[in-house]
Amino acid sequence: MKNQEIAKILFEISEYLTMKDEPFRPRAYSRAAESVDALDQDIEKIYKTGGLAAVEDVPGVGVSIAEKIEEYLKTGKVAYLEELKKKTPVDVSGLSAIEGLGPKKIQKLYKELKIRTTDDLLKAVIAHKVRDVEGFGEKTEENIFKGLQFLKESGGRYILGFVESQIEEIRKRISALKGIKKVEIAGSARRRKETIGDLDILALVEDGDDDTAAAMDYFVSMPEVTRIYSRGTTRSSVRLKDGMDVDLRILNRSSYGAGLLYFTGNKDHNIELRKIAIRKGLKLNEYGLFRRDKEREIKIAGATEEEVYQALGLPYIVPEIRENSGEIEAAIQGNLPKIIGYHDLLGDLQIQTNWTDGENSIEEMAEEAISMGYKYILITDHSKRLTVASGLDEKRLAEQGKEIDRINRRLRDKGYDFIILKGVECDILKDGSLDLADEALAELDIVGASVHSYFNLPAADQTERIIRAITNRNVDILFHPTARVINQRKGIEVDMDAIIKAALQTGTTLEIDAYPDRSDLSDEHIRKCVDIGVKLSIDSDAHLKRHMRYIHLGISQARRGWAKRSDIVNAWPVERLLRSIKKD
Ligand code: DGT
Ligand code: CA
Ligand code: CA
Ligand code: ZN
Repeated sequence: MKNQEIAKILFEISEYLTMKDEPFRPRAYSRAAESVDALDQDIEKIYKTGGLAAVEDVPGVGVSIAEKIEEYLKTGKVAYLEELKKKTPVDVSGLSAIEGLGPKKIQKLYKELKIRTTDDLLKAVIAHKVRDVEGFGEKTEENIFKGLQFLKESGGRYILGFVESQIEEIRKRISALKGIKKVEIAGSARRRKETIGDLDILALVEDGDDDTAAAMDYFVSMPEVTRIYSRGTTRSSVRLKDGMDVDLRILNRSSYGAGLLYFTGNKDHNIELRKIAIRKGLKLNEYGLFRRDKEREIKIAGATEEEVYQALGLPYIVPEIRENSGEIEAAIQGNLPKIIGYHDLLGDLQIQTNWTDGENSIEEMAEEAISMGYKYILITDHSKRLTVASGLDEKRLAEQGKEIDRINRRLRDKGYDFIILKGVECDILKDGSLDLADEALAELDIVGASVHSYFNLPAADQTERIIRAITNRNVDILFHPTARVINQRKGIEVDMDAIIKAALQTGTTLEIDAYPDRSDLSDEHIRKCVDIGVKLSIDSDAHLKRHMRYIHLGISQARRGWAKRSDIVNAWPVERLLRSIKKD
């Protein structure tokens, strides 16, 4: 469907016209954009079956706009927009991605300061020139700076774990609206990608219930909405104050599954499914799976995803692996793995406490773990090199061990089937040696090692450094192996294949760190580990109680990497964990 592309172009024309101070035409174009965006049918199909006249019948689309749509469908371009861009050589769509900048303000900046691009804008903001432009001021300049920073760091993508509670809050409110039977999140958020570009929400209404006005009214006027792109009866689209774009689509029960499948994506997975449908003489789209019977199309599946997959001759494929990276072939051959479930973990192997830079005591973290149904946790406070985190030296580590013994006795007396294991997050020094003496490490149940320094070594040195560290017989787990922090720091440059191989040879476990901006290992690396049999752990890296609840993001990541329960060491009972993780 090209509806959204075309709406964007019409919208862009409207923005350029607004900048030129045209009186009426900007509104005509933005109205047409909204209308095309909210359209149920494919505009291309409308054009192909009914020609220009049919396009003109779309509400808000007059003859001259219809011609531009036709031109775009035929050539992929609109000359009028190119002309406007030439006359006002300003990157309007780039600049208007910054919170608080609309066409009028962009025009001002162009007139007064010759700002054409986001780069120009950044320079002007840093030189404090923007605050002196009429209608801007110091506060606006500051906000523009923040917006520029966000765009630069994230490419406009949001870290799933940090927006998840906000998403759930919106989902709940829409669920409560009249006539809405069910609301689910689709798109990349449902596939549990670590970052999402925009949010896709689907709502179910009963067949024949077309009174969706109240739900749409609510959606476009939610308190967090700052801009309405479109408002229709089945689809509306808004921007939230934090900059995130959200689409809401309302689907009937009989086509809900096909819609959920389509809008979950990813696009390549959809395309492959459509090919399978075609091979079977069927047609798959967001409304259902259809068989052509003479002149009529008969829907053979659509209410649930399961029935669509089934009618295509496939088993159900979980959203986390719908990336067209082999899952469809595996499904056809009956080789889909049984991946780890969201309730399969028995413990957490990376937890910091108030002995170093954590907020809570060992006991508080243990209580939280017990309330989550865990059987064990590994306490992994930092080692001495991390002075900012008041890292432990050998002596304090031994003291902590005694404290853990005391708490374990207390928990046992209270009747809990739960044990706190002794560990550490030991820094890997520049040359790959460890921050704590081997004798001290040997006393612990499980040792994790991490890179927290020298992130910029050349790849060969960095790889050698890490392999040296995990070759140490005391090191059981390599924590957050690439040390990336999403939107802040790229991972270290290493030969990951070599590290995975060394992990296999040395019997080292690699960690999937669940903390939202780490998500480290990536799905791709996890899959390599799974393929060759490298053990993995899924840990929260918690520095306070609440962080332990981020663990499901690590499980998502493991699922995206096709990991099974048997691949994950902390899905094993404690005896097996301790037996298998040690290098003996
Ligand atoms: P994002 O938002 O960049 O994190 O990624 P997605 O996957 O959420 O992508 P989005 O929001 O553009 O679209 C949501 C889903 O809708 C996408 O995963 C698959 C489906 N979809 C969107 N456009 C197309 C298309 O042109 N063809 C097909 N087959 N599916 C599409
Ligand atoms: Ca999306
Ligand atoms: Ca979307
Ligand atoms: Zn760490």
